[in-house]
Amino acid sequence: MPDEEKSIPKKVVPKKKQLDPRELTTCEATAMMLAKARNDGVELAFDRATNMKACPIGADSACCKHCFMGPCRLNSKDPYSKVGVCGATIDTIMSRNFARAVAAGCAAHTDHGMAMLDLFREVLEGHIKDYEIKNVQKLYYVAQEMGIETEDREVKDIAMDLYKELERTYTQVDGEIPFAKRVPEKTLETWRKEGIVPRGAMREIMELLHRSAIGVDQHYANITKQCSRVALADGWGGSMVATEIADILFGTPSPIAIETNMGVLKEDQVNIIVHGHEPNLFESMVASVAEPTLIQAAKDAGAKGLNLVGMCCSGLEMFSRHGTPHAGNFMSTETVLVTGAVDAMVVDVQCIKQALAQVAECYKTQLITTNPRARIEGGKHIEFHEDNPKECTDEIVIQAIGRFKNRGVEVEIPNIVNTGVHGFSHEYINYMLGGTFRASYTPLNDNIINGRIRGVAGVVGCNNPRMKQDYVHVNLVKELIKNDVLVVQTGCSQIALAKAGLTTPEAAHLAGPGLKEVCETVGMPPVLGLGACVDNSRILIACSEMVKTGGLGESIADLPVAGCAPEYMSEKAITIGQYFVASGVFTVFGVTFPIVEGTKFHKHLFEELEELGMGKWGFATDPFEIAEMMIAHIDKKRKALGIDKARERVLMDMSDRRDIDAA
Ligand code: BF8
Repeated sequence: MPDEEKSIPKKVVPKKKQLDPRELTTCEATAMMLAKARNDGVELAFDRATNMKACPIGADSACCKHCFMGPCRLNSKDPYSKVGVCGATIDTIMSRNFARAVAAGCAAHTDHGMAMLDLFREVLEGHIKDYEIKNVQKLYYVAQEMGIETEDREVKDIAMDLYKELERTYTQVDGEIPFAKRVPEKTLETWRKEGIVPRGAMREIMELLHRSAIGVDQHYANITKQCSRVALADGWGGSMVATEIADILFGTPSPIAIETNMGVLKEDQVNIIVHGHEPNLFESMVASVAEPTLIQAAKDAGAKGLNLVGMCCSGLEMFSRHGTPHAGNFMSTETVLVTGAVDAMVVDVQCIKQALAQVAECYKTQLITTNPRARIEGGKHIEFHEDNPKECTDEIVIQAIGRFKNRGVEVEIPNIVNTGVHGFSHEYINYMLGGTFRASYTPLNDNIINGRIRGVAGVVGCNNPRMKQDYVHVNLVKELIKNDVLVVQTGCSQIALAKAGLTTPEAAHLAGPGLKEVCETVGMPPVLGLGACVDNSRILIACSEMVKTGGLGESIADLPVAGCAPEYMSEKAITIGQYFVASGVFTVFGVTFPIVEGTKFHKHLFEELEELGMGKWGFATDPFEIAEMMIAHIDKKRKALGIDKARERVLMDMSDRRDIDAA
């Protein structure tokens, strides 16, 4: 290939500060590609974050722009010294801002869930033929839970009744959402007492946007109630429907060994990355890359084949269901393009950085948008329609083959692949610990009661370029398992741990003696990957099962469990945090928290919600401090349950700590 064809169009980074890649990420492949991007003169989010200080007033949520008498800026250092033009206090302003984030996050998940439900209905009505119900057993299970008669009835009739029932999750104007039936009675009682059982998500989001507008709800505690109601409409509503319908249509995941990291790209194949959140597109991509005529077209172009790879959340769903390899998490979506090996990056909705268009242009990658809700300037749009899905996905493959033929850039793929076991579900936990013939949560509860497992932690969420990528996820999880805390994961956090090699059964040797014994007996990893961010609903169901199984209290708030999103960046994470808190879980966030300490609203979220029978928020940025907070909470709950026994926390010695800090 002539040299001029291999040159990268320079997007020269003006004289700006650049940090060493090793200070920005613990992901080796990302560090290598970050260094390459620097050589190629390509700017990435890591560089922009280094050079753009976060707005200090916004970071503290001390500004209000909900009307045009402002924007009003308050002083977070002296929060009660001023009020906005309308008289809004710091507590009102912060709770309104928080409310808008919760509404946006809930809207994202519920819009996704409703799209899944639309697909389900269209399949049932016969308008869509390329998808079908793959998991009839799960359909029966969910239908029965919802009180739908299943005996001697056609599958289609049961499914249509289930559709009608679940549609209420979104559209119902009064009454409780369908999956409220899954909530432990005492937790539900707390919600009823507080008036936060969700009606339909549309109604709840509408009311929250209304209440957080100028001159409406001006009491932080009352605004928080509606935040909880909206958040619960996500966790026990939109997200849960998205998960359950995806399982019914595409199959419930079960454990499978899967390859992760950038080494899953193949220089001699046509590489197609799907990056986004809705599994429909990805399912059709799986069908297109198996199409013999397209495989032949790839071979005719000189490729050995078609290599389909996932990134971020829909990638997590696909690798759990199909074993599709996964290239990385949120802070690797730009760097993966720097390999030059990506022939097409196909995106749908959520967490798609706009800068991907520019980076893709630098490396002559096709950036293809597919969803009518989400276009990007500079991207090519090939719209995806479920009634003719392969029209879009076949065309994507053709475009990718075209780019393979004329790559025109050097290809450099980090030779790093991590194999781990993923695809756990709340159903599978039954079988894994209970065995095929006595599937139940009893063995999990028993192991918690007898102290082998100290408690369960959900470690989930994003990367954020204001933190060293994956550092907090990995070190937090290592510290938790070392202290016999079983970790369940979703989202980009799950990929961080997969890259760190902790999703293998062999990682049991890093666990404390009790957890290690359980893992070795069952042959499971100490870190269980449950899937995408909407699959946090699986964690809620697992919590509910633990309560209903008995021995660990009467409500989710009684369980020795804790949650954390240590590197979050998305509004969706705030919503997830709030639904875990409202469900009864102590939830710690890292990076930053958009609330001023020492204010009434801060006290409400970080202390008072727990006094009302829910969970509470926590905040810390250091992984070891976070672990300490979570373990202390788990021990507090063990003590309240009367199952505490003397156990010393295994402390990391200084040499361990130095090794980690040097990593
Ligand atoms: O929903 S973990 S960066 S990819 S928001 Fe986004 Fe965060 Fe990743 Fe999926 Ni979830």
